[in-house]
Formats: sequence, C-alpha cells, structure tokens
Amino acid sequence: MVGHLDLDYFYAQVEELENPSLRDLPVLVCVYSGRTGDSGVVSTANYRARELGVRSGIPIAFAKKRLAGTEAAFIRVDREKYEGYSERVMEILRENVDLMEQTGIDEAFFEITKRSGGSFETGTEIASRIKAQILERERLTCSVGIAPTKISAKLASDFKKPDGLTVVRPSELASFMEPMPVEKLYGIGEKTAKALQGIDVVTIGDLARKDVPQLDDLFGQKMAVYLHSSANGEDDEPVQERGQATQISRIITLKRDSRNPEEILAQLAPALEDVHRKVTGEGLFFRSISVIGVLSDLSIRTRTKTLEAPTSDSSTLNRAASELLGALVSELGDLRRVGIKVADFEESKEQSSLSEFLR
Ligand code: TTP
Ligand code: CA
Repeated sequence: MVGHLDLDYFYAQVEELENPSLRDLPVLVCVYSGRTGDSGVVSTANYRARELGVRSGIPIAFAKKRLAGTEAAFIRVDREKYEGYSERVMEILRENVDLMEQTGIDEAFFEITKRSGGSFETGTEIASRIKAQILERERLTCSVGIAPTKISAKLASDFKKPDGLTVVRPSELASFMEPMPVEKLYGIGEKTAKALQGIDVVTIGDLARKDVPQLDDLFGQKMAVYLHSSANGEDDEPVQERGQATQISRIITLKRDSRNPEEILAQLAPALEDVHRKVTGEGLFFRSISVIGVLSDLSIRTRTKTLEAPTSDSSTLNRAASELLGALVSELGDLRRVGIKVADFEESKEQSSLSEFLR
C-alpha cells in the first residue's frame, strides 16, 4: 500500500498562514530576478489567483496585467522559510509510515503496507491521521492519495485538491485510471501525448488496451514497456528512501552584466553564506567547489576546484569562490548570472578532521 502526499499551493499557503489578512486575496509568491521592478516569474499562486488565470511559471509582469484592477498580494519567495515547514511536515509523515521517499519540497511517496496490515480501511485512517497532525501542528492542508502503486498514488493525491483524501483499492484501480488523460501519467509530456493521439490514444484506458509491440514502433522497447505497465497500474517501483544531498548550490542574477570580480562577489556573498549555512546545518564536509557563470546568451560555464581534504570551512569556500570567479571572468568576460556549488560530500567528522590534521 503506497501513498503520495502533496501540500496544497505550498509557498502561498505558508504566506497566508503567517499573514491571515492575505486569505481573501489572490496571493502570488514570486522570484524577482532583481533587474527591473517586475522582472521574474511566479513561483506559485493560491487558488483565488489561479481562478483568475495566474499559475506557476508565468512572468510577474504578465500576472500583473491579468490582475489589473484587482487587489492582490505579490510576495517575494522565501525558500528557507518554506524549507523549515517542509522539514517539519516530512518529520510528521515519517512518524506515521513504514518508509518514505521525499521527491520535492512539498511532496513525498510513502509505504504503509506493514502498518495497515494490508487493510485499506486502516490505510485510510493512517492517512487521515497524517493530514490531521499536519493541520494541527503546522496549520497546513495537504492532499493525500492511497493506492496500490506509486503511479496510482500520485494520481490519487492529485484527484481532489485542496485538502483531499482519495483512496483507490486494487479492485477500483482500472476504473479510477481509465478515464484520465494520458498526460496525467508521469513521464508523458506534450510530445508523447501527441504521438499517442496519432494512434487514437487519449485516455489511460486507451493506452492500457494497446500491447507492447503496438507501442514499440513509435516509442522504442523501453518506453513501450513503461507505457503499457503504467497504464495498466502494473508499475511496481518500490518506495525508496533517499540519501543525503549530493550537492548544494545557489544561483543569482546580477544587477547588471559584469566582468568585475569584486562587484560580482559582493552580490554573491549572501548566496555563499546560504550555501555555507546549509552545509554546516546538515553536518556535511565538501571536497569540491564550483563557480557557475551564465552568459548573456544563457550559455553556462563552470569552473571547479577539488580540495585535498573535505572541509566545511567558510573562508576556504570564499577564497576558492573568488579564485574560480577571477578565472571565469578573465576567460569569458561579462556574466549575467553567477552560481556557487559545493559537492563531493563526506559525512564523518572524525575522518575529515583527521585528514585535515594529517595535511
Ligand atoms: P506544486 O506542488 O507543483 O504546486 P503548489 O503546491 O503550489 O500547488 P498545488 O496545490 O497544485 O500542489 O509545487 C510546490 C511548490 O514548488 C510551489 O508551492 C512553489 C514551487 N514551485 C516553483 O517554485 N515553481 C514552479 O514552476 C512550480 C510548479 C512550483
Ligand atoms: Ca503542492
């Protein structure tokens, strides 16, 4: 028995929660690129705003036009704040399940086969309890799906939103999935959906009735097998705990294109601090440091330095960033965006202090 949990209009819900006067307004959480007042994109919007045609990914200026004449709240994204809520919600989930796999800041798969003893009634109770605890402790609503497979659990959490709980028993699986458009299946984008339309496949049910050889010609063997099994609710991918992060990075847009390392470093400083805070917060030690440069044609170049021993030291990080940035601008000229990344983590304190000591 697999579940999928997804917080409702997450960033915007957190903003509403912290400032209840926003509740009746369209709320837009935005990433301002910092160039001109309105340049940037909408990260997410509450349901009020969505009714008015605003959604994730559209330019802020476009959203303003849509909402002209309507009182609306435009709020700057505060990722660290949402991460705090996310971590606490995931902790609540963890306490209630056998196994979980977080797949984004506001979503996770989980397994409750053992805890439910295979009973979907018990499974439903567990899901209700998770929702109630998240609401009580964090005052956030989420939507949960309980189903026999990961794909169907994700479809179920998406089925009723916000504050939904959808349970799909094995006997209901086919009738639940059949009427849905194929685009709802994970991994089917516009292109695949179009190609499927060419062979009269519009719904998941249509797809389920095609056999692998019929799909093979169009999509190749591997994709054909995936399409066939997922449409038939036969995906059997297990819920897998994820390991720690493999990299930590931040990227910023410069106020204006620049090749001056000092000017760039001054703007990069908060990102460097952020990365360092995250590294120490997770008790990590990194061995590689990279500076990423985005040019005005949006092409990307990276310079990396590998350290002899892992460290979490901020002056090492800052010094390497400055060196790498100097090299990058002297090679490339003006940069438009600049990022910092640390990777090659080692966890053990003892080991790293020992290697530092030996050095
Ligand atoms: P989603 O779960 O896709 O969206 P949502 O939680 O805002 O709304 P829904 O109720 O439909 O689940 O994304 C989770 C968060 O990730 C979202 O609150 C903001 C962020 N996000 C972006 O920053 N950019 C994007 O393009 C998308 C889709 C999400
Ligand atoms: Ca969500």
